Amino acid sequence: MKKCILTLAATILVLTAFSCGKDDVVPSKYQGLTGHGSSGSGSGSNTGNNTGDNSGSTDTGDTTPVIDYTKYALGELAAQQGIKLGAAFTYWEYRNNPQVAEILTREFKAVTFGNEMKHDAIVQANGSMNFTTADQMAQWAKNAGTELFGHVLGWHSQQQTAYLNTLTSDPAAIDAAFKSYVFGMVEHFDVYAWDVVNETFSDGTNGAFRTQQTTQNGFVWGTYYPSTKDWVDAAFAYATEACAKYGKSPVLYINDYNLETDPGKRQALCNYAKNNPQVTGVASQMHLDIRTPDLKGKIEASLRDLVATGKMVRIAELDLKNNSDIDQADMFKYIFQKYLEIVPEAQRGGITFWGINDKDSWLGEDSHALLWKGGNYVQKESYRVLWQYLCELNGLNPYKE
Ligand code: 9MR
Repeated sequence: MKKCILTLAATILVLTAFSCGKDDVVPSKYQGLTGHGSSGSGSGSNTGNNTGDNSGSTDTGDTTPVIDYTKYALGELAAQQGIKLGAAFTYWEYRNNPQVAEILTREFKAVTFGNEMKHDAIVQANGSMNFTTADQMAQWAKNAGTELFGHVLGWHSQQQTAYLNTLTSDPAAIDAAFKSYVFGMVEHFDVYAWDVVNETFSDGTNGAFRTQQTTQNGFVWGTYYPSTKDWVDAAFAYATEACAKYGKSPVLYINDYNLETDPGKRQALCNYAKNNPQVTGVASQMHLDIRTPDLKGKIEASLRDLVATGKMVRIAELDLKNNSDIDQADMFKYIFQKYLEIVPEAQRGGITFWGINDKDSWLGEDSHALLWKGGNYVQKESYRVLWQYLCELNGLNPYKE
């Protein structure tokens, strides 16, 4: 029953979106247009491709237009609007589900490693660096033709505390360890941008810097500097120096969560970015919850403040807790619309989803947070609505030909 309602809803959506009468097989404005052969489009693979339980309409031989979601890849459609579309994935997901590599290759232009570039994944208990797993993933990304985002140089979580805790009696040793980590990472990985500092502001404090006292997650680098701001300054200085030394020019981001719901934190992040020329990008994670009152208004206000810094603006870890595929699709479409409306093309750092499939989301499957679901990687309504929206913006014919 639920399936029937969804099928009907999707059909209505499709018909309204393209103002197409039932008798038009393909609206005349699209006749003669063909797909642009984006990566994997029309590959015939049914993994996550057109396997939705409400994929527009079924090919029953009648004249109802059928949207062909295999014609274009989402990342290609977004790229035509100046949005670099990315997704995070973990080694675990990649090893256990062949669909992950297929979907990333086909649908996205950039990838972020969920965990494998973090301090505790790279730095060993004796302080040495081990790049084996991250290198395997980076090699895969290179072969797949996707760009790599660097996550993350400075954070307060997932640290190699077995090593760092041996240094805490000497702030100079902590600083040296941080510097050599930043230089080692920048030298080793070829990325288009780095999260230089993540989550450096504490929650609900009107934008105070995080300290050991305001986190429960573990090691806070700033504790061992005269102030946390000094550590953030050091992070950007080291990243900038290392990029110059190794001839690299990634965008250098300051990134945080709850920027939409905590205006004090947002202001602090924007002010910091405006005052430090070494910060070349500002990012909002956007781990969102549909129940947040006036979420749309908050997203818009946040994007406007981020753009006003004059830096690159990135949505870094998009996901949305929700209980309705339709609500999720509506909110994701709104985010893309606002991003395109508010962020000038020259400032668009891209949009990255924090994962692919609900079942592997850090929020748990019941949060329904992402674009695919289930063991068969079924495309959700959100995927289809974003796809149709971008297709329409690009003036492309969405229909099966
Ligand atoms: O997705 C990551 C999850 O697998 C880890 O268990 C978790 C541990 O802290 O980190 C998750 O990623 C976080 C990201 O690195 C920084 N922003 C918040 C993300 C979700 O917790």
